[in-house]
Amino acid sequence: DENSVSISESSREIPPIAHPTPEDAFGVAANIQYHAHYSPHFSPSKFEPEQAFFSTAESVRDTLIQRWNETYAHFHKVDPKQTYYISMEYLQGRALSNAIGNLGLTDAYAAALYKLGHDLETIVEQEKDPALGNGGLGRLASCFLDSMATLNLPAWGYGLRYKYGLFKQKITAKGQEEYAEDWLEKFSPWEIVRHDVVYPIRFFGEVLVESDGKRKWVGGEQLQALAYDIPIPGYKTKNTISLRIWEARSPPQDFDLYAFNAGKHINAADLQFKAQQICAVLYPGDETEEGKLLRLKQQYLLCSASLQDILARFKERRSKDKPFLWAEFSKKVSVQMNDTHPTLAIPELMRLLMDEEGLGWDEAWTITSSTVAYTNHTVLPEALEKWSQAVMAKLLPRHFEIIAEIDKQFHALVGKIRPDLEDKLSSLSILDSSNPDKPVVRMANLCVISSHTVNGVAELHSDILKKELFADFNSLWPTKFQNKTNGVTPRRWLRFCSPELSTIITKWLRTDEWVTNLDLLTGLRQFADDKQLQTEWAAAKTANKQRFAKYLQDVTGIEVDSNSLFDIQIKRIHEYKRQLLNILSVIYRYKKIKELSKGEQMKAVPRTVMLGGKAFATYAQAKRIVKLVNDVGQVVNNDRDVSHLLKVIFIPNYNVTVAELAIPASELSQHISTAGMEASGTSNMKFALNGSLIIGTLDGANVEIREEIGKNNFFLFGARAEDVPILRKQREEGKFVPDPRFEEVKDFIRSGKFGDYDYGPLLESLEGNTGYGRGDYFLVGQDFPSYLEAQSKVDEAYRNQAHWIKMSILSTAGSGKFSSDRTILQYAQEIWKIQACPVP
Ligand code: B1N
Repeated sequence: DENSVSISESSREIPPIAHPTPEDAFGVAANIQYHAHYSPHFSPSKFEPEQAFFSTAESVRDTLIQRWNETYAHFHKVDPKQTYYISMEYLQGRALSNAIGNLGLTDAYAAALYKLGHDLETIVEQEKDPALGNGGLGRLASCFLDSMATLNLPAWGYGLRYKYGLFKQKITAKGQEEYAEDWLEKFSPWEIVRHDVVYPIRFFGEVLVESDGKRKWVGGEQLQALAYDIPIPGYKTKNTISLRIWEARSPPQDFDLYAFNAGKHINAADLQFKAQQICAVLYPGDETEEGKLLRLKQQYLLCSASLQDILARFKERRSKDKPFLWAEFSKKVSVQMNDTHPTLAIPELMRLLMDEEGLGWDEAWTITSSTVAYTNHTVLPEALEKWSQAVMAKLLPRHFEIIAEIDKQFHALVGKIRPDLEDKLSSLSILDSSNPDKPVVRMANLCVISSHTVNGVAELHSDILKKELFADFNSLWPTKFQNKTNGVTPRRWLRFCSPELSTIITKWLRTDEWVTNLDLLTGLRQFADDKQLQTEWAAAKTANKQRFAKYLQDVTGIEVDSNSLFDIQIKRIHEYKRQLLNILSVIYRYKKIKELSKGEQMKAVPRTVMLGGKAFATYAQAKRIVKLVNDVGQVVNNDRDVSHLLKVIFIPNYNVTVAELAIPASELSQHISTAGMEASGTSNMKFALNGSLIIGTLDGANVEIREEIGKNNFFLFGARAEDVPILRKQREEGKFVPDPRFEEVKDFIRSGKFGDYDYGPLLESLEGNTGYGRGDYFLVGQDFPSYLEAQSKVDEAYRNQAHWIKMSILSTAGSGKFSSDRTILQYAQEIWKIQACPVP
């Protein structure tokens, strides 16, 4: 197949060249200079920080490409079973310091840049943060790639190359405003365009039945998917894997030369323009789905291109002397679907095997269902993807047929082996035609039925999947369901984002092996009472606080007291995450501080409360919350009676880079979702790892974090997941009695104290016993009193600094479980059945 030739298996090898390689500071400097001269993207007379960044990145890229080629060749030779992680989102963050850190070349690069008149930190800050994802789900995918590479696993990521990533957030007097984020404005030095890796993609058209009964999808629109590879280096290993992202384009013949020659210059490029729009933007929804045709096109492009590529590689690795058997496919390939967004991988694999490779249904089904696995990331009903059957049948007629057949066979299976479940079929089936006006395809059911394994992302979440969302499926296939508690990479989220704390940890543990064996952090427990460690620990935290305070001053103009308690809540803005609970309690705190005498004020604990996160552009309630936080900040920060004891700061444009500054500086972080609603959370793990204490509910991974670090080191409050439905019911029955402090705070907002913006709809959501957007569905009023109590305990604990620092050390010491290395090893052993394949 001419589309799938890659450099490594070309019969003519590229001759080696002599050119400076980055091994030491001298080699690095020469290599950077080489790129400044010979890969000029700017006037060669300039060597400002921006030019220096691109030359430095290109120099790092030389090493990455070499290792990435060696890794590809090694996998090709050994031919191990390989996993392909398919995700619509990746939140990679900046790559430069991570890459040189993983290569062990940080000092060499710092020294080389110094020789060239620059400092590494300034150069690192030139890089744009590619935001090809929304929140936790996308960042998880990126942490997973780091762990796959570090663990030497034969695994690759597939994604889409959106031109515009998640919008840039600006805060004005009106609240949040969204601006396009063009991460490719000045090109990305990390991607390698693969003009030799191109696949055809079809939309619309029809299904032809040939004389032998074979079905073929023809006609419609045809475009192409073009591959870009981003090398992902492992930490202290040669292995460098690939994140392959696809871009849509139209075939060159689509440029209408006749139209152009006739003077219709713009029309001539119509088809090309249309194709480019498919990957133009990342859908900015987090946990809500936009039922847009364009989104379905994106999903199909990702699945089709990735599977064509996977099939091509499977064949490629079986050369003439190793003839291939399709029956071996699932022994060589595993596919992980990151939520339901890449569900079309299922009917696409079926189609390729049957229509392109000539297999029969049964064989294709056996292969497909033993290859794909599905991770669920949410139980929120509005986030469970459903596509209109009519839209699906029109855009992807062959896939719709295949989906309908899978559904039919599922019905037959249930009738045969579990007739007792037949009355449940209406909720278990893939096609839901119960609403005749809008029949839909339930993507989650398609995933569960077709996957060999389904997993949740924290113990509590996986239990909810088994007992509630997928209870009947679980009774049908009890061994299909697993838990894989999320994790985060200790490289980016401790070693590189907090070098101060890392140095201390390495010193006390007498080894830096914790970076790849995070359980070793428990070794810090024995020193938690040691005054020397506590002093060093406090100094590192203070340095991180000062660094973040400086950043905040730069971006908001607000001066922050580095001696105050740094209290941070950063995540997408959503009612279930309850940023509203946080800000209501801040308002209460403000009122109470104002009532204190001067003497009493002396005893109060000064706090800086920071909130950050993006609201989906059309999520009105979330945008009101952003506005309220900013309005409260305006009043509190300018009130001279309280501003020395309380500041409220909205951190604008929260992204991976901001997280890397905020998390190491945090002393208290808030993970306060309504119990049962946050599948896992992953920033909670990053905060705990960085010695930030958690105030939180028994939700998602909080439950396991609290178990690991000890319940005395966790500020717990709020209703339990199993009580949430009972409490909602009681409220419906009019049995809820609100706390007077809760009423006081709402009245204070209504009084106009925070400006004349209409907070009516936001406050309304907390009133009444039931109704859409009413009835306090997220139990803010219910949990308010226990939240205030937990907050008082925080103040109390912070007064005893030695004890606080001890808790902080114990928090880090207990975070070992939450390494994505542990998570990925469990996926590798228990779902993917793959083994390490280290490059010698
Ligand atoms: O996935 C994270 C979890 O830690 C979070 O708790 C969970 O909220 C998050 C539709 C989503 N679930 N669902 C999404 C993202 C984009 C989209 O278009 C849904 N994100 C999560 C990692 O497991």
